[in-house]
Amino acid sequence: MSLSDIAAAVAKHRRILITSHTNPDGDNIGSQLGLASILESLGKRVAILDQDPVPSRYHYLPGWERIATEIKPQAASLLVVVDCANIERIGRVNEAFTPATMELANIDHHISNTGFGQYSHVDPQASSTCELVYRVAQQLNVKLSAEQATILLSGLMTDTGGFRYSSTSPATLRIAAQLVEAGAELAWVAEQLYMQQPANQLRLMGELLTGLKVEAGGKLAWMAVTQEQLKRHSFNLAESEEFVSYAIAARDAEVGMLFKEQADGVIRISFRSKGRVDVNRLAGMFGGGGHVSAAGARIKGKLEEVEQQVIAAVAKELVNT
Ligand SMILES: [Mn+2]
Repeated sequence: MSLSDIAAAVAKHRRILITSHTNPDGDNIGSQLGLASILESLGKRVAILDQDPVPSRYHYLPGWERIATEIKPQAASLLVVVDCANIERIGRVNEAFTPATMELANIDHHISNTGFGQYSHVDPQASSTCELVYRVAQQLNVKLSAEQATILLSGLMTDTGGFRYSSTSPATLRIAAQLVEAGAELAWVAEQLYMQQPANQLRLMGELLTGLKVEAGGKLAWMAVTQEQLKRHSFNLAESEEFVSYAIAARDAEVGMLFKEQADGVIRISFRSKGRVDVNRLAGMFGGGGHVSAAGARIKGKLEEVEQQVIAAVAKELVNT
């Protein structure tokens, strides 16, 4: 359905709950905070409920503290799920979703989105869900404040890797320009994202870079982070969203990967591409998904075994292309 239909459907409701996927990232946090603030400027009562807390690297975003993580019944007649390919990925927030009393809306840019919900707008051409939230604001005739513009610009920047990924379209850059005109501080956001890293994070990164490996004649570059390393550096895995960008930074690498060993025996895998290899398809081989240039998957098992299996399969794909 069109964005104006979604905007009209959302506008009918007075009490609205917003959520997104587990393991939050910059676009999901930005689109939730941005949409909440935009709807509030129309007089709506809005709450945000997520399964997982906001990583500290996003604590510069105004209003991040309002994202609740205590799963309890909600007085809302509409649940808006943003930046989330399927309803399962909202995790335990499903316990607060009551289909008998709540409608469901889905606003997203994942190509793998299942189209769930009574109201669904999925645009895989959009760089980020923040780009779509910007368009919702336009549909609702909301003039963005400097704070709202900063929040949305932050999501645009994180999902495009600072306007570097092939998902950065002329429309993305026009929206970015309009956000800066509305008062968003691009240099300040860039500093918060890329030049405020804690020393323990940089030291851990040094270790991961020392362990960088290449396969498929250099087309695949990958790293792994273990529970032991996380403990030794007192580092929270939820803060590692940007690490994989160092793997794809390798010369000749078409795919960069990061294996993350979780405490629960699941290995999370992040995929990045320079745009010529579709990592949504590669992640799909392991039950995951995402976008052409950025995707993820999760596999239960021992780190070394998962690494071996996944690297062999991906290297084979790359040798054949
Ligand atoms: Mn996104």
